[in-house]
Amino acid sequence: MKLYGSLTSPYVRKARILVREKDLPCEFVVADAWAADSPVPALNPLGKVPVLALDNNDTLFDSPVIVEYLDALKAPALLPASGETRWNVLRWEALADGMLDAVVTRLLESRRPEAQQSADNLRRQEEKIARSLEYVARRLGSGPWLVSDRFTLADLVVAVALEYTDFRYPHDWRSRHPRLGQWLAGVSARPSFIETRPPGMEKK
Ligand SMILES: N[C@@H](CCC(=O)N[C@@H](CS)C(=O)NCC(=O)O)C(=O)O
Repeated sequence: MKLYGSLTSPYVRKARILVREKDLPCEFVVADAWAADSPVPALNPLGKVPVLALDNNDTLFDSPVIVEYLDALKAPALLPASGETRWNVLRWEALADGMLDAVVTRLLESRRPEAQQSADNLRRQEEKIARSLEYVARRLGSGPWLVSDRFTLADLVVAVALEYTDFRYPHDWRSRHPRLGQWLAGVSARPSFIETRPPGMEKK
């Protein structure tokens, strides 16, 4: 198996962390989806990373599908197979992916020439991020994990989204949500997070 993606993409990082957590035999191939000679459009018609190239020569995308596939290869499951805990984890993944979408959309908008930027779009994305931070902070218990009594895909994806927010939309959310900041420090100290930290992303 080969995982194609960039070093900075948080969607790719979700899969890279899972590969490291479960010690799976999967080669990481650095590929830039935006480059003119990118191999990505031939692997995924959407032209996006991550893409997982399977041993049968077919490919899988996007990140929720890839992490579910990789997780199913080896126990213990980070995504519970059934029941309420499964839906709880999937809800966290949807929230985290939506946060990433908002941070990416805001970043791309902010990189447009200033005269062409939409203040309304920037504000809408920032509101989504603020509401998501509130949502996580409100539901976070006193323990180290979001769902059940162990590290799951929920912790993985939410921590990736929070670290990516710090990376691409740095602002002081910690003074409003100090417990969330402490929780993130705990998860992001895991070797899988340290080893996949994008170049230029500082440890908070
Ligand atoms: N929903 C997708 C999002 C993937 C995505 O947007 N990846 C970005 C990199 S961060 C990309 O490849 N963008 C290239 C493009 O949009 O053309 C997933 O979860 O995999």
